[in-house]
Amino acid sequence: MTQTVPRASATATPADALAAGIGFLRREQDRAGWWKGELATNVTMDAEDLLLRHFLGILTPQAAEESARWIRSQQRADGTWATFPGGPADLSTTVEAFVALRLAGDPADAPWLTPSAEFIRDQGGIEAARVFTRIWLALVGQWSWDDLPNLPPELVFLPSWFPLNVYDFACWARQTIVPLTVVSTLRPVRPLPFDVAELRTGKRPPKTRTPWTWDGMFQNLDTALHAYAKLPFNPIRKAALKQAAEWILARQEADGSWGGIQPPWVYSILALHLLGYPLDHPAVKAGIAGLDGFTIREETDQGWLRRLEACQSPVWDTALAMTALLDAGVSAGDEMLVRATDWLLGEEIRVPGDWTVRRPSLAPGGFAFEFANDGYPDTDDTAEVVLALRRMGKPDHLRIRGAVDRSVAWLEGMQSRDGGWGAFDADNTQVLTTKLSFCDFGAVIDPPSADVTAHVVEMLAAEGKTGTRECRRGVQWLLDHQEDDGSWFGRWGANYVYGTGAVVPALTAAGIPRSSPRVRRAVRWLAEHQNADGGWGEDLRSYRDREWAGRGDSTPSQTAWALLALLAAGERESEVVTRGVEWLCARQRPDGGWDEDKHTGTGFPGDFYLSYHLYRVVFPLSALGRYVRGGS
Ligand code: R19
Repeated sequence: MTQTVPRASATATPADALAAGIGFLRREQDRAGWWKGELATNVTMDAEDLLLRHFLGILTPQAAEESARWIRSQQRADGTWATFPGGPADLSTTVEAFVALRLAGDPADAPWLTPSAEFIRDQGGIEAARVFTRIWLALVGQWSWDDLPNLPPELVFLPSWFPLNVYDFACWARQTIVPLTVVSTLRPVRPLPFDVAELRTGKRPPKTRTPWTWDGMFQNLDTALHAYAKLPFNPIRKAALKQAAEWILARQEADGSWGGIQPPWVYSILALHLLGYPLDHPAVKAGIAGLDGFTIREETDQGWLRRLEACQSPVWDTALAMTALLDAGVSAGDEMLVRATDWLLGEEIRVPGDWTVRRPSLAPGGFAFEFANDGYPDTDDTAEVVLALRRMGKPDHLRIRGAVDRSVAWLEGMQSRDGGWGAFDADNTQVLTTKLSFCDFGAVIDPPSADVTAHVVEMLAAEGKTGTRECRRGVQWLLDHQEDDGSWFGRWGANYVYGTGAVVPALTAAGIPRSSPRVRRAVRWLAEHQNADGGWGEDLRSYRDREWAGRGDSTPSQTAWALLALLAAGERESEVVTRGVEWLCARQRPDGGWDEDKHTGTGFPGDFYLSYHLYRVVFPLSALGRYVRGGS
């Protein structure tokens, strides 16, 4: 970023920007007390939604047409699809989008589809697509089940100490794998009314037979499992399928979902259906109906668009919005905040979940990300909710204290052995799982990360617990994981700007002096990565290519993260901060919001990204609020 761009003249003072931003959030709050921004991801969600409905025989022409319109609207100029706006063409995403559009009635020789097919063939065809994509193609008869990794349902029998048992997988992978063991055992096919031969190259990616590597051993195991699956009568398998069904049924949430996220949800519906549960069985019916609550319809000039959210973030958004409003100077007695508090208190989780497998004696507590995900509270949400709730006194001080104290105890108990925190489980670090050929997409373990650990440490410090063993070990974990250049990696937000924006406020809250070399190096890294326009941005390519670390077009959320770190480091009076604040003020919309056309949230580094639509408002409000009011 060597080019100097004339600085945009600030149109509003930071105080004006705060007032407008507060007004924006006031209008955005639901009457029930929560905030929820759209969670945008990519068109694989929509393509898979159409394939699921085709498979179950419930696809309506209207849904097909509206989803197809959305999928077409997301196509890149070269006829392909990416996993994030502005990103490079992605093979698996393009395959799924192509098949979905064909299913919705687009002809194979449509001018917008021929370049897609050409790209797919160029990249090695369906043969080179990820496992999930080939599973969808197998379900509709366009790929052989023989050519997919074998997932035996007997996995559910493995005790939690045995290698590769389901509790060694991250909860999202665990909840996906169990139903997929059922689906891939039963190998159903509901053919499409067309063929996608034009997407095949006929070339298999080469199988390397290297018996003394994990790859080679797992390949041999896979061959053996395929043979085992062919045994004619197999009572163990029958019992395993039954156990898998029970495992799945026990984990359905109040809104009909599984885990509040798309993959486990759709595969659980499929698994139950294939095991003989009819579409009108209460569990299957609730599962399908629940998907409607995650479906967004929007009217445009071209007609209605329909898209599916991978997940919903009301608890996360509400906690962050409350903190933003409090930082911006809204009084804790304001009705909007009291209503939010009341709603959050009702979201507290008081029942055990899968996390008890690794922490059997820990009492329940904490919060999940979604409206309904009682089995999977996470440490990140719990920390952010406590940081918001602890600043509130109304509607009921004792209720707030009760929830905060249970959350703190739960978080202390969820610390991993190495002193850090993972998002959903403690000690979910078994790297052997990542070697399975099934696992070619996304993360399949949930080890501690800097951003989550920072949020927990910041919360423990706010609660006056800096002297505790848990907090001290958390601080040490953060110090041990600082990158050589002074930044921290961002696991659930993009990327080093997010990590650094989380860790610096945590360390200073926990008593690390602002003058310490650690904090100074982080400040220097942020200053060096400020764009000429005064903002910060980081391209998602930074997850694959370190050259992009801290580099990219400025965005509101990333600019705010950098400012939060700099303010916590005591840089309020610096030119770097002033210019960042000016960038935010100059770009605020008249309605008090900001525009952000990039994904700045991370689902899986390298593979899956999210755009949280409220990030562009809540983080700038916190940063501007702390700037104006002198807090950190
Ligand atoms: C902070 C709060 N976070 C800790 C929670 C963030 C939740 C993000 C929503 C995640 O939604 C998902 C989850 C999983 C998948 C998968 C998937 C990938 C690999 C396997 Br194996 C199984 C599933 C695909 O899309 C997803 C979306 C910010």
